Amino acid sequence: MNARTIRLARWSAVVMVAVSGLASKAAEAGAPKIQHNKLADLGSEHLAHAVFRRTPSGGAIVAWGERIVEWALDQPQLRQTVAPHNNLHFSNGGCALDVDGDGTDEIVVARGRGRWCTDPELFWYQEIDSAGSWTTSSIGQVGKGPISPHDIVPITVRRPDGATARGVVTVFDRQNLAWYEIPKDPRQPWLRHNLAELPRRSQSGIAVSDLAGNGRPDVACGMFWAECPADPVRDPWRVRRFGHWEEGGWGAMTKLEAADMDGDGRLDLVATQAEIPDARLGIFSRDPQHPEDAWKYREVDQGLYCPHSLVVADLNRDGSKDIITGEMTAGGWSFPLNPRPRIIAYLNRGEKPFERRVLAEGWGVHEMGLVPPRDDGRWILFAADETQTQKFPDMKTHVSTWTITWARAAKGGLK
Ligand SMILES: [Ca+2]
Ligand SMILES: [Ca+2]
Ligand SMILES: [Ca+2]
Ligand SMILES: [Ca+2]
Repeated sequence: MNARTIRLARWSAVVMVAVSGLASKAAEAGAPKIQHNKLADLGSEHLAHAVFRRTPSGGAIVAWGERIVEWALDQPQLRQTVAPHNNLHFSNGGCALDVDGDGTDEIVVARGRGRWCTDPELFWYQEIDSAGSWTTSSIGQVGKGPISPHDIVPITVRRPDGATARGVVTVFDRQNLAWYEIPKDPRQPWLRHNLAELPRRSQSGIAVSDLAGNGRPDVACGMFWAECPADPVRDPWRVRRFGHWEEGGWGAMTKLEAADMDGDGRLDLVATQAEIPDARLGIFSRDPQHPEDAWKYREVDQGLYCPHSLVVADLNRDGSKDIITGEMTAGGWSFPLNPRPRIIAYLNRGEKPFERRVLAEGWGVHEMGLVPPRDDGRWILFAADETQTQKFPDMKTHVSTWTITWARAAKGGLK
């Protein structure tokens, strides 16, 4: 930079501060009400992930680490559903899925040796009566070594004969994609279909959605996407790159959500760099004129710390999808602690920059989730922080909800 560009940069920074000050005053009228509720202090107990599960009483927040616990939404007392056993730990990846189709969700998750869930085996767990009895069924071994599934996401595919197959798709060893199909008797081992070995290591974050626009569910993971073929069991899944985040070999460990962010009727991929400081949040869109090229990229934010949480929803109900991300207190790698982890919302204003709003500060979150939309218009976010006691012995696990009431904005947020 020469002296003139430095002066210009300083001037534009002053203007930016002034403009953003005006903008924040103008937006204050639409400020959300946020109520933080701490569900539990769990000390040094490790929780890897929390999800929402549909239950006979309406729903529960479920979390796992060394055991599985849950809090019913209508009566949020901690209930242990699966006890700890022999230093086995549950994987980061896991999901709620209605395996048997009765309207109540079961939990699909892997379990393996020690904190890194070595030699993982996939299981599903089912609540069988209101007294709190649960059954365990093995889905199958994933493989040997520290290859724990980082993500496990439901998938439904249609076969050429019209039959539907349901199951979960997973990435293990942050490179290999496989899906497990629920057999006729779901208590028998599930059928494993290997989708792809991704061209690079260190890929994570999965979104299952119709990215090619042909009605079939494609699988995005890290910086790649595998296109679902006409016969999802017999035909090969074609793998292509959609983005080029690589930072230090760690930039492709993402969180991903598929949603139509620009209102053109095609699904885009919202992504965060989940595992690094100075991380980005952005939107990748496939260009229908150049479908084989790298996807277009729009940066939404940068300078985030391990934003290992990503939620997409129309928060202000104006018809356009908004984004919430959350930062961790400590990433799982060789990074310093984050003194002020934040939960941040980004309101979609079409071609104008997203409107950024810090919803909470001081609570780290990991794999934060959102309770399905409610009739009363309130949003309920929930999360536990992931402790890294091997590096920071004093870290403590908290489980929280944040209830957010966002005034309805006028329709047409994308105009
Ligand atoms: Ca069920
Ligand atoms: Ca597709
Ligand atoms: Ca779109
Ligand atoms: Ca919106």
